[in-house]
Amino acid sequence: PCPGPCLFLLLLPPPVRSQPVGAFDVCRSLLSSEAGPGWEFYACQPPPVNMKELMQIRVDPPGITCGNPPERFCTLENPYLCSDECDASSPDLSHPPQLMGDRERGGLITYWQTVTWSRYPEPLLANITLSWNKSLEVVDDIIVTFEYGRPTSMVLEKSMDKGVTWMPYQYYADDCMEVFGMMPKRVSELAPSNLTRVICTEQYSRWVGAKEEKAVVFEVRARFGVLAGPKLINMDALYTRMETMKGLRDFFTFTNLRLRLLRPALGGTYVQTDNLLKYFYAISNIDVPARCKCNLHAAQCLLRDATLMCDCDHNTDGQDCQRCRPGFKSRTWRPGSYLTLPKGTANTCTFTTVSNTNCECNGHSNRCSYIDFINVVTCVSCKHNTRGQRCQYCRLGYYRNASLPLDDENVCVGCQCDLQGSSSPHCSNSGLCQCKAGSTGRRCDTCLSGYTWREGGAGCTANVCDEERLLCQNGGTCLDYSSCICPANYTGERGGAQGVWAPRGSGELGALLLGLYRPNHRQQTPSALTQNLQNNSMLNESTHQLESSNEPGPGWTQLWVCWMLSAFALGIFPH
Ligand SMILES: [Ca+2]
Repeated sequence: PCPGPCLFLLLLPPPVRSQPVGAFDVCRSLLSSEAGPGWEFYACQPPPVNMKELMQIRVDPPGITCGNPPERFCTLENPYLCSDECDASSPDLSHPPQLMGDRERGGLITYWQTVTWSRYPEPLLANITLSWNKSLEVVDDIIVTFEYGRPTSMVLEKSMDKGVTWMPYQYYADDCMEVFGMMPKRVSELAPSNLTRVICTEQYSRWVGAKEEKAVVFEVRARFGVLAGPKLINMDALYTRMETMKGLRDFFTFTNLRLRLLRPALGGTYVQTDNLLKYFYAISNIDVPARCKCNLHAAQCLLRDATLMCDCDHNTDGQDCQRCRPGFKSRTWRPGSYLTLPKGTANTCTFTTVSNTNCECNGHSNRCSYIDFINVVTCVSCKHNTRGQRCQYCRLGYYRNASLPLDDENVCVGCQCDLQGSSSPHCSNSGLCQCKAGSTGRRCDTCLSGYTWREGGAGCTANVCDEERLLCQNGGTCLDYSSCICPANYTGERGGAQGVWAPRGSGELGALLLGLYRPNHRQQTPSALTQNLQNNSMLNESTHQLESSNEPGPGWTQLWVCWMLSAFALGIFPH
């Protein structure tokens, strides 16, 4: 529910509050007030890019591209030197459509080229359709660069519905009246009141030589300039008109463009029918400076699965941010506005508190709340021991019954971990409690072999002795798994020490034995336990031997000292 940009913005320091006039590059900024942090929203739009990098090109009719089969052509400059060749199968001599949108490197001009006008007098017609499948707003001049001469007549068309319907954008002819029945016009002659008029221009079609002028322009900058002044110094006036003048924003909007090439450059007034190899179209580049149209609700446009998408903010949704997000329809969607300048108005969609259309809580709640700061809708008061943004998790101390659907009232089952045998009241996703040392079972309410349950909070405690492995030695008997009753002359926890040689370490021995049951041993298998016990009794024996050899006892040194003292006292040695 929280789209990428909101997280992204959270990670960034708050942007500078005052935006430069006409930037509209930030959708929101963080504000701190006495009531806590919050957002201030602004109208925003993605930066312009050259859309030629992203356009899909289609040319019609099929077979209009030269080189299949290979053919020769000449140029208007050298009409009798027809040695150039177009060959679709040769990388150096082919001229496929994508060369209209490529990045030319190292000064090498690459271009698409059609077949020559060999079918004269049939008109040499070619359509180039440029598709983005996304609403775009043109922000500067569209420039089509023709190698070998500009067409005598052509039409630029646009579609605003991804190619379903088309409308003319601009007519181009060397004689507008003759070809289109229109009075020729220049954009500079337009006034603010008729700025969106579709005109026919003769500026780009008259023969001036193929090398001198290659560009055919759709003048966007000049149209902006009618409102914003010659150097676009007064963009405020343009933005204000964008809001108030009906159809102005739509005029600069398109999803597809189409060039209908109607008649190639002739290099003169008449078609020279004996040399048709010099008539064809060739386009080296089409620049389309535009931005994604996001209705002033997004500051960037993303390419997802080869589709351009606005990265919508202001709780809007859709490829063009053209609707409110589900659940945010407490008032009608509106595009953002450039007014009031300079920040504009975001016209954000706001959370619907009355109708909970987006309150999807898996049937465990019918109330949601919107946390504006992190832009998240979350369920509140999840019932049936559930929790989470959509009540999709079980509360701590409960686990999910995987055999029930998520919206079942009994989907969360209590862990019921045994308080004495478990180290926590919480259990795993499969209901397993965390057992203390020595306890086992789903609820940790049974003891491992070698342990005995004791009440009073002790839970499973390690046996000091039992009838199987931890035997009382030397005839001792085990009492309640906790102590051996030793026969006379024997002592020790398990009756293994004898009389005067009772090892001083017997206390430590007990601790050592108890140490077997410390937590790192609680998962021991019975065989590992036995092995450990054997190791430990070997350790015990060696300790015992070591202590025996160090035992001072009544040794020879003491006997000798005693004998010497006695001898002096009895006068055995002469003085
Ligand atoms: Ca090119």
